[in-house]
Amino acid sequence: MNDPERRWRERTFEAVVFDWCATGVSHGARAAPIRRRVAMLCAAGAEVAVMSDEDLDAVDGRLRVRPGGPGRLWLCVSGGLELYGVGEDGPRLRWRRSGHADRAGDAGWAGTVPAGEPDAMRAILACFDERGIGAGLVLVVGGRSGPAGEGGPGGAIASIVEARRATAVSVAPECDDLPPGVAHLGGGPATLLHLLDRQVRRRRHRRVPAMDGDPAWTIRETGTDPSRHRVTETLFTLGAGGFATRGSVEEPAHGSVPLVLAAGIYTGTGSEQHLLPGPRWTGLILRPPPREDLRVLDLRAGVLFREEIGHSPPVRTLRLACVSRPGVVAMRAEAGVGRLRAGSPLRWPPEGEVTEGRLDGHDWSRVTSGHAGVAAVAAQRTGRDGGVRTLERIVAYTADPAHRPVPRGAVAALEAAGEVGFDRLLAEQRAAWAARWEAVDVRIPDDPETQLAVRFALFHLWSNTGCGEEVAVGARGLSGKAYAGHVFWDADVFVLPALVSMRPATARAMVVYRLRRLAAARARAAALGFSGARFPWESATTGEEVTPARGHLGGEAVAILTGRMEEHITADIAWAAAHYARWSGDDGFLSGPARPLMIETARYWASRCQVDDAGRAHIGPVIGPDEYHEAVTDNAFTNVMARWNLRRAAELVSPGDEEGRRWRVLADRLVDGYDPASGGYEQFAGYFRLEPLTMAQVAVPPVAADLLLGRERLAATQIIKQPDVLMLHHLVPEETEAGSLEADLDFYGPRTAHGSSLSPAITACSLARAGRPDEALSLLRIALAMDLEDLTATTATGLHMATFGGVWQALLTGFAGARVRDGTLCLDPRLPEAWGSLGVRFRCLGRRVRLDITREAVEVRTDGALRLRLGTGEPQDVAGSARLPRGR
Ligand code: IFM
Repeated sequence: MNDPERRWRERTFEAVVFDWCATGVSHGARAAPIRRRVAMLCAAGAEVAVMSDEDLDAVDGRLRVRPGGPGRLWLCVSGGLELYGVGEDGPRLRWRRSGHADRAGDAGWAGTVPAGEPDAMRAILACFDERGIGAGLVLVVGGRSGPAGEGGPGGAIASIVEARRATAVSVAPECDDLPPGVAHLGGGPATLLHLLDRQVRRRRHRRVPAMDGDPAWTIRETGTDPSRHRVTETLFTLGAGGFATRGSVEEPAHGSVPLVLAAGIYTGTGSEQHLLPGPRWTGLILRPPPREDLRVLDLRAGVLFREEIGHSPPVRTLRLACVSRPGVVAMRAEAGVGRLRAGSPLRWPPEGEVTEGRLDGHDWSRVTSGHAGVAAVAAQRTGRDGGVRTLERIVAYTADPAHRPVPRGAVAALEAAGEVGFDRLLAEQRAAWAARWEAVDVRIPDDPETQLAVRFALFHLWSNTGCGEEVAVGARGLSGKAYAGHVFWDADVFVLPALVSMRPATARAMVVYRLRRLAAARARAAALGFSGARFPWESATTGEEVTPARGHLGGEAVAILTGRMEEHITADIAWAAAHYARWSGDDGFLSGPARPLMIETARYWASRCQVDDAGRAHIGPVIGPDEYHEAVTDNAFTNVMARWNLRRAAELVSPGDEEGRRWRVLADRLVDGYDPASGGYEQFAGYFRLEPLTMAQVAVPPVAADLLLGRERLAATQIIKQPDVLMLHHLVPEETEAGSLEADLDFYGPRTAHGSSLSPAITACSLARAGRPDEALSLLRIALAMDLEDLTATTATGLHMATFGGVWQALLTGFAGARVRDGTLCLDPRLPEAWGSLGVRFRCLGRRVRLDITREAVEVRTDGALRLRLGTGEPQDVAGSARLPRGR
């Protein structure tokens, strides 16, 4: 079988477009055969579109299909002038072509396309797109004889760029002069029925669906390099509803670390607390296993596809974590008969107490440790399609942080998913992801690589965070064991500001995670002799400090002081609560549920500051974000964040309140390290007197400078690990002196090793804000490569969630220049030379917002009234859309 033939024979298409004339119904053929197949495909979740020169009554009157979904039927009639969606209650007009004739388009093939069709085809593809179906999953069947230029869907498809990845065939008895890429099958209506039968049959036999290789949406890995193996399985983690599965291959593989993790489900005590792995569900017996394969993460659809290279029939698998059914995961697999065995659907994780059994005809397995546990219930079935063995597995997870989860709790979800069936689950999945991308996305036409990498970051921000009333986001999400799933400031200051623009309810739940651990933070402050609440640097189940006391650096045991000294986390958490409220427009949040957190954190700082004889307030010894310098005094970031915390809490008490008055006075007295001589901030007391070493004298960043120079030597220099002073420009610019951002960028930039994955994205954001978008783009690219290129050689143990959060902040707050002030969305875009335009979609102030930014203007679209301000212009109310010209 040659390649084009394999394309249409060996693929499951998610959408089919066919020419009405190919059915022969207008020339006397019976409509019942085509009706039956269209209805079956729609019921299985496929989209079907019919194109015809005849009018609606003529086509619909004979086809008479009333699909109940999930796949939809589209009738594009009157030569492409009108498009109707057909549901159970009949056709509804979706689109009508406006005025003037189309041109043949830009495909460069001879002939004139009849007027309506390219527009109509675009409209059809846009309908498919709404359901997450890209052109690569569309089969187009033309039926007209004569030169291709005589039109029909085959002609239309060849004439528009969007459709080039579709598979196009012609069933016309004769067809000369076909456009390139359109295969001639001939055979008329019988061939069309045969093609549709194949699609129905592939679904009935549970064949592995195809994936769309759209380069704008897919991350691909090929090859056999075992050292890349573990990185790939981290990158290909799939998650939804608070459960995630690493993208390990199905068979046992050298070095592979397959894991299923559930958000907030920890085991162990003290600093040993870590995420408890649940039963594994992706294992298969493949003999022999594939030697080489292509693996594709499809970000648009939220599926992971695998296809063996160099073997026929190849091993193929496709898996997904259902976005609309929390805890449900599903997989199909196929291989030549004799190579594939299902084995047990649930495999034991590496630790915990495992129990298993059968319930209502399903296998179940549960892992518990202490009170917490993760349970799964599974169903699987095998089949055969000629020489191909197929397997379908659906699993439902449930988890509980405080009780042993009951497997029965997942049976209903499993059975509901089983009833819907894999094909419809996949259709649901595509639609759910399409809805996400419709609301939150990035468009950079001049920089497709950056666009893809930003989408990858958004994908994992969605996939590696939980859902529910409280959400604990570990530094590596749910994608690996590093940092044991502990929650750092990464969650509050890096991930939350991204999520509030993507899924505000999750950002709120992240604050709730902290609120519910306020009692533990109070106890910690009291134990240390302070008032209020002090949050832990690393947090897990209980909210107690879980930072380990010792670790390793380059094989050497070292003391870890961050749990004792990295105190800024307390103000960071208060900032996160306020940021959530401001960005989402949840006005009552700070004065309501989050008030105790704001007040107690301020009380902590009030008792923590030491006022000297001159009346100046100090905080020390602490560690700032730059962890290369420990036990410092008056770290500018810590002090300014504490000042902000005191002032913000004072706004929440009544004006005459004595405690509030004391907070304000203390805030004014806090030393902030501003140095009028240089116009910037000194990172901590005495920093300017350290050896003025810069990275140009050491190594090219990003680099772990502590490994290179040794901790002691490094501490005596001005080299820093990550933005420290810059973080206060990023979080609380209103607390900084005018003009200091530029001075601090110039001073600290050359001294930053970017030894933390958190570093490049926030630097990019600050550079863009400072009007240096080209430098910002270089830093953004480093941040984007952090995991995709495993820049720090740590991706094998998990994704860097703070980097992803920082990347989205760099796009939104940096390049688009979006900030919320007093209920107004303020924009101040900065485009690098390499980008002619930037499109961002996000949520803000309860609205969905789209910005299309060029050097000339900002086009804004919202789904409701929004107060907006561009640059230093006047605020204006926008509802619907507006074009805001930019000054030069
Ligand atoms: O929170 C970070 C810290 O800023 C640098 N070291 C790693 C931690 C977890 O990502």
